[in-house]
Amino acid sequence: MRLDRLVLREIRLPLKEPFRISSGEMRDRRILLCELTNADGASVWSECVVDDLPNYSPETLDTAWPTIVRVLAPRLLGQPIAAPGDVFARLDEDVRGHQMAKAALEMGMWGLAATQAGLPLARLIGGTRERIATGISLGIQPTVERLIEKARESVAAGYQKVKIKIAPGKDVAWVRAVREAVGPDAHLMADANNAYTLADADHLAALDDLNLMMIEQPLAHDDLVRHATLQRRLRTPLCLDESIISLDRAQDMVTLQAGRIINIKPGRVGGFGPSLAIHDFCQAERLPVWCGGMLESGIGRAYNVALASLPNFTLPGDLSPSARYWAQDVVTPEWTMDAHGMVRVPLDRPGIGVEVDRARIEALTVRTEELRA
Ligand code: OSB
Ligand code: MG
Repeated sequence: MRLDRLVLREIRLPLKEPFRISSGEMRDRRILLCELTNADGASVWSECVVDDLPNYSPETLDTAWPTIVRVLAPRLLGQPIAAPGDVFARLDEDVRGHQMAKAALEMGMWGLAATQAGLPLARLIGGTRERIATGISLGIQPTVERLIEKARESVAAGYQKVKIKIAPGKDVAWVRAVREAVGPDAHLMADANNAYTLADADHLAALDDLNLMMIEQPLAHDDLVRHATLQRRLRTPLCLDESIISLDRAQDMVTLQAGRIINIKPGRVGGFGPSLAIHDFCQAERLPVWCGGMLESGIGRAYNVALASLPNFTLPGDLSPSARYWAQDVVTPEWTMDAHGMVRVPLDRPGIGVEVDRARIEALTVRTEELRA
């Protein structure tokens, strides 16, 4: 493969409703898209999962853009690349951090390889599932009544897991109220996005009675040691999200027993190469993984769906259908979910499996930059 052209684009895509987590709120998403074209003219789109503010990871759209232009893209443009599995090492050498910027190009190269080979992306990476079990991530609601209503609707819509965003003051009592409303068998979990400290351990231990599948990232984004202390206090498995930015951190989690489940977001770890390595490592360690989401457009979602088709993605992913986020997505067909909470992997189409609606993207674009070999 040889990347000949890269176009960066910023689009604005308003969420149907604001999404609030303990560390911030997202409304009108600023989305960074890349269009990659190789020497044979094959092209594909990819998405950089940064947002406007550094409240989830240190990266933002305004750090990723120049990092891609000045640092990362020159390492690929015009250079022969034997296989997409080689791309991450090339982008990562002597470049600290910037995982989401790396991932946008790295995943695009996997997408390009699949397109060029006429293979569905899921097949190229060794995916085995035809359908992905899907969960919903419910943002922090203004009232507990509204949260209960949303959780009920989600279970009725078929979602196989309901993730409740929690923060101090909107946690144990709220999750208990949802548990009582949806019954003992519904698959529930909580995600704190770093809202707590070890001083809250006794309070969080009250969640142990609510039969949650897991509690996601209660403590600081970069703190494995205290998560290990907390895990010793809880029966409920901890799942790490923000903390797992590489295979090394996944290995550290296991060594320290800082958690028992990993939410893999390919953007957070630098792309598909590191995602595959973490997947394989967790499988060998008998730890389940699932695919997290970053409120992606239909383009980023295509990559997540392909990744989640790997065998050790045994828990439902945050892969809601397009209509949950957007009045209109940027791909056709839009992503849908059936009444059993399953999203179909597009195994009948090569590449990322959806058509990108270029006219719609043009209409949403606020800036572009084109780079050539
Ligand atoms: O912590 O998983 C998270 C969205 C933005 C930032 C962080 C998170 C999330 C979600 C959304 O939970 C999941 C989705 O894309 O539906
Ligand atoms: Mg999370």
